[in-house]
Amino acid sequence: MQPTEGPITLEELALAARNKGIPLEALRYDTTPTGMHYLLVHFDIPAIDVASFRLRVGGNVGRELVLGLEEIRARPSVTMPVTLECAGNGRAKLVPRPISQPWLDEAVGTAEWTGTSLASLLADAGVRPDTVEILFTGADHGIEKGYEHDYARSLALADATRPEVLLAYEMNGRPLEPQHGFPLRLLVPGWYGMTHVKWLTRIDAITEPFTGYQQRIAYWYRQAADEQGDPVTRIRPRALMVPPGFPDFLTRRRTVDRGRVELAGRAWSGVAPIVRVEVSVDGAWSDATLEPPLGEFAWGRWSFAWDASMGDHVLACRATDAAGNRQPTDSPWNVQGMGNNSVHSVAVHVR
Ligand SMILES: Nc1nc2c(c(=O)[nH]1)N[C@H]1C(S)=C(S)[C@@H](COP(=O)(O)O)O[C@H]1N2
Ligand SMILES: [Mo]
Repeated sequence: MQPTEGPITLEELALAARNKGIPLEALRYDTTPTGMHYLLVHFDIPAIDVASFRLRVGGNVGRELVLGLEEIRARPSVTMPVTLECAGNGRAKLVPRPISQPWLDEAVGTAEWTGTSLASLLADAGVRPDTVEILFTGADHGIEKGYEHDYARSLALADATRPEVLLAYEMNGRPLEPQHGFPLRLLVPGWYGMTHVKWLTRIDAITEPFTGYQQRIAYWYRQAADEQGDPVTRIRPRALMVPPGFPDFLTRRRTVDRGRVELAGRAWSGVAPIVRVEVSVDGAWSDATLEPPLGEFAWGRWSFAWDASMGDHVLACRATDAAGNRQPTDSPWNVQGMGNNSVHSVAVHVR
């Protein structure tokens, strides 16, 4: 990907018009209403006929499985809140800007997902012991950087068989919407969005690491285009703020009345639990109050009482997780614009 500076291109705008972020005021809800959840679709949303839909589980297994949606729904089910975030969140704030979906801070959402254990399905298929990865293939197809492929990603066997990994068929108590993967998607709590393969049609046990486009080329932290770098895996810590007051239509600049203002937002990490959220007013950091997270793999609410004085201010928030990862002020640049969890700041005018 060739990084660039300067204005957003029409191609980036076309991507931004298809894919969308959470309206930041929707950070008020514990669970993001489905229509406000962020959305990222690489190619076209496939139209899948549920009557003829089959999930095939094969490759290096003792017994191939071919399952319809009703057979999957008949298996034991789990419902849990999971925060999903796109690995490209924050990309458009990097300088020079890597060209792809130009996210600012808003590629996140938390839904109640219902599905069935992948580990149990793999056990039924009898994954052979020399399996190294499980490969997940979606029904969508397209070209990226000249490579034509079905969207597909793999996971190491140990990651794929963790108990929280689900084949999900409901979001917020309803069948998946077409854009979120109807009728079936993978859910890998704690991992960045690209892992959660939508429109899932094939699961294969494989004996060599998968080298497809979305695995080997996309989703790496690279300082230079010709190095392999480090793979993008779990979600880095981040806190976001419900923008206080009211916005200007075009600039989104906020106006707030002076006095006590309750600032609030959400914080999450896929690496370790969030242990601290801080708020900065014009560069001075103080601790916010942190509520318990919605679930082991979902965000938690934070709040902070601000005594707003007249004038222009810059507010910011940052999270720290139990592994000692704290959001940076400026994230190190990388070629694909991955994992930019630099702090969220909001300019406000207090009157
Ligand atoms: N089959 C398929 N799965 C996919 C994608 C895709 O384009 N095709 N996009 C991925 C990416 S990059 C993200 S961030 C999440 C977004 O999930 P959502 O749109 O349900 O929020 O889906 C992932 N799963
Ligand atoms: Mo993504």
